[in-house]
Amino acid sequence: MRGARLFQESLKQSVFGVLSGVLGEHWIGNEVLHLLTNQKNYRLRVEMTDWERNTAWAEYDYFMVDDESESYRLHVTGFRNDSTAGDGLLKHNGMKFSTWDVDNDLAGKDFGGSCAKRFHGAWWYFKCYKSNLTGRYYRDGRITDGMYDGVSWKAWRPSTVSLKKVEMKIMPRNVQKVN
Ligand SMILES: [Ca+2]
Repeated sequence: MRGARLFQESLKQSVFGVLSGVLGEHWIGNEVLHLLTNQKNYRLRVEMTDWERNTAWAEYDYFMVDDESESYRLHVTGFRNDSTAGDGLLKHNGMKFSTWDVDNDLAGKDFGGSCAKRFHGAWWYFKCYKSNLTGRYYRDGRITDGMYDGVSWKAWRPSTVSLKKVEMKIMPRNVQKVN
């Protein structure tokens, strides 16, 4: 997921990479994500790579996104404890999606009131994030001092470091796991 391409998208157009192992580098909107994840029970797998080519993953047994009337609220449960990346989403569970122009986060005065603006992403922010996968894309992974606005999964790498590549993959729960 290339965060830099995403951070200024508005709510309805916010894009999201899923099923990338199947479809190649693909981006879909939150509306499509909602429709998809409401058809069946889906599992989520997040795969990430840093700039030293280390890889890690996190899996959740249940992943669903509400519709627009609920601001694409996130439902994610069933974190797999053996995930090598650690958990970066459970604290986002139940949060609505926020963008630079639609603020649904829990930040009042903190962070200027908008996590999306402060951290240059579009995400299910609370106050503010454990993961920021649509954050600003830094070519060498080194985030500008004090910004913490990169592509981040804090359980794996500190928010001073931006990840090189992140993919979010969803799969129906009745499909056999590969790994
Ligand atoms: Ca706010």
